[in-house]
Amino acid sequence: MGKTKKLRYANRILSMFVVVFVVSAVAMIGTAAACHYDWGDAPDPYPTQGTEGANHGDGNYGRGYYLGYKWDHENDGQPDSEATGDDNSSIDDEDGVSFGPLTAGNQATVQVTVIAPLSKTGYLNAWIDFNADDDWEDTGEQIFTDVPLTPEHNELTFDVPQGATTGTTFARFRFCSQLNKCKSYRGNAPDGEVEDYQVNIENTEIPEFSTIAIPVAGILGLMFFFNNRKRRRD
Ligand SMILES: [Ca+2]
Ligand SMILES: [Ca+2]
Ligand SMILES: [Ca+2]
Ligand SMILES: [Ca+2]
Repeated sequence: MGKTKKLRYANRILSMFVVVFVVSAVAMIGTAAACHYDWGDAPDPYPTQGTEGANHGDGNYGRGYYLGYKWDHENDGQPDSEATGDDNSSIDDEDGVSFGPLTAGNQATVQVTVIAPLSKTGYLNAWIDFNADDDWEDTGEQIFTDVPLTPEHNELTFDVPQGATTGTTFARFRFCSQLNKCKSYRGNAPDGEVEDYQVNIENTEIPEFSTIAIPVAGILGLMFFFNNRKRRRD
């Protein structure tokens, strides 16, 4: 084999190696990107880990449908008694939901911040375990169903049932790019994010006795005074 032929042959082999390397690298990057998932952190027995646990693939990082401004990934759900497992794992990325007071029998307000690429619409689903029986199955516990949201701040309202159990309970919020993809509080969604929160439901406020009794006593006193005066005149 002549020197020029050998050189051409070596170049061809080198080119093949380069092509194989580039294709493998691209495939590896694609596989790695598809393997990142965000999980929730509500405590057991809410479905937080394994195949039943709510999880959201990154789809690809460029799509970026997030609750709040931060997103990170874990290998599995991070159940925690106060739903702070994901907050404390890597970055504190559970930053999309802020509740107003939750009072049994009243309407409540929640601020939901979302991010989506090119201001596209994403879809919100959310649940609160109003009867505190460790599930989100009961009637009225899904407070939002595929509500379309655009970036960034959204003020939403929902009703807290009159019979809601007062005290601590848990909420799950899921946001993703397509209808029907995160409408269950369990399992996988191809993109987006899940955030779990511990919330507190308060009793309906009943005015204290003194705040009613003092004005009523005052009115009765005035009525008595004027009646008495009228009677004397007559
Ligand atoms: Ca999360
Ligand atoms: Ca985290
Ligand atoms: Ca977030
Ligand atoms: Ca429940």
